[in-house]
Amino acid sequence: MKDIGNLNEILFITGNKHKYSEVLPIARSLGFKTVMKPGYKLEIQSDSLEDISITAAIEAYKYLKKPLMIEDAGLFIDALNGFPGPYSSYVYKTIGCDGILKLMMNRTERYATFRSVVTIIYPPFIIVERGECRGSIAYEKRGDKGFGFDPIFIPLGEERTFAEMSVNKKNVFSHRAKAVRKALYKLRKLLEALSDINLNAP
Ligand code: ITT
Repeated sequence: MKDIGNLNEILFITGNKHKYSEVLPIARSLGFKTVMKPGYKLEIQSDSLEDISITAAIEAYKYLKKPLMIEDAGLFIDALNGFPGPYSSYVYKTIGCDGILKLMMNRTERYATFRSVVTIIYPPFIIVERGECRGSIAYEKRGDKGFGFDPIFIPLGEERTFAEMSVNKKNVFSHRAKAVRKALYKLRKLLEALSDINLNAP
């Protein structure tokens, strides 16, 4: 990996320490130092994770004026026409995993997708990347790791729920890991190009 010197620090705007612990090893492996920054994620109401993620990043940047990354995610359940989707945070706080299991009672169609949209603002660059993880809704809660809907989500090809996996194992499958990896990889390439240009400037 080329040296990008002190260009590698980036704030991760989230109040969720589990998200941070998932992002940390990915960022480290790509040569970035991430610092968790709670309290700056303004969430608009929208049907689109992209809108929520991009708007939140712009608003946070207006205050902080430092390179930052923000992520918005949701669980889209096929049999419920994509519910709770962009409203996952509210639905988790109100009816939780038990409420979703009730809505899914007697349903044999159990497919669902976790989606994530990451926005990085690192002037002059703005990067938006998406990640998805296809899987199914379990019949009961299993595991005590992770957060949110992890105890009821089984990624395709696995038997364990996300809540039964280590962070590293969840990162093999997860929507967030895919989006973060793509976004930080792209940023790294752009920063390398930028330092090449600066080094070779007359
Ligand atoms: P920040 O907004 O502070 O980043 P949050 O937990 O509110 O943290 P989101 O709005 O992106 O994050 O996520 C919406 C909800 O979707 C979240 O509260 C969980 O209930 C659920 N969710 C998202 N990603 C998840 C994951 O990897 N595992 C389990 N549940 C997840």
